[in-house]
Amino acid sequence: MIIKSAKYLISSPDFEKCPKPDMPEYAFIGRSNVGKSSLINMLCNNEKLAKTSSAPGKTQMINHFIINHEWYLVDLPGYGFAKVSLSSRRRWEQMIENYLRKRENLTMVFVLIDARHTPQKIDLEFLNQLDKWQVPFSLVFTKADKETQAIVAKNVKLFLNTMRKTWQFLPRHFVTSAAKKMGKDKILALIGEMNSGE
Ligand SMILES: Nc1nc2c(ncn2[C@@H]2O[C@H](COP(=O)(O)OP(=O)(O)OP(=O)(O)O)[C@@H](O)[C@H]2O)c(=O)[nH]1
Ligand SMILES: [Mg+2]
Repeated sequence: MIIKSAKYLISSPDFEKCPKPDMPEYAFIGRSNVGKSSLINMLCNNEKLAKTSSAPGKTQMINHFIINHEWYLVDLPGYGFAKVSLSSRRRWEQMIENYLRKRENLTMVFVLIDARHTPQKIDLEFLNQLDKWQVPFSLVFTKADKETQAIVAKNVKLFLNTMRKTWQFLPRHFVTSAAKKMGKDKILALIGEMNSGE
């Protein structure tokens, strides 16, 4: 899969206002600050496409980008941001749940996990939700450049082993670094395969 064009399309406050579901769609989700927007920029080779920030809570809406005029990438707000009121957290949860359960062209969700940490309850619980809603997902371990390869490998293994205790099948997973542009080709290859119905 080669990205020839990547353009920002629209930011939607809820599922109802998203663009017409007429093309395959891939969404990126995960904890606040895990690197969702940075990963989208890395995949598209454009540092300025999705807005990133060192302060968590940057992305607030459902952001659509149109790629090669034939599929969508979606940047979502992060979960688990502590400095947010209960009412805005509820609003966020409702927005995301509606989007994930009702968006009919949603082909795959990429759930981002910080490769620097051992398995976090909040991520494992989010995966259980996706399972309950029957949303297909892959895992993307991020910020691999911030730790040694050995630590990253250990954390990835721990995460998958933790999943193994309750999951019958393990999802596909990718190890990435937006800073080092690592993991891009494999993710784009999967999207290419899915777009062509393989
Ligand atoms: N070293 C390193 N830093 C990264 C990487 N990916 C993201 N970052 C940094 O992590 C911070 C958060 O990145 P974002 O892409 O804005 O994270 P996000 O998940 O979109 O955050 P929210 O929109 O707030 O939920 C920024 O300072 C990025 O530069 C990476 O692979 N390596
Ligand atoms: Mg973001």
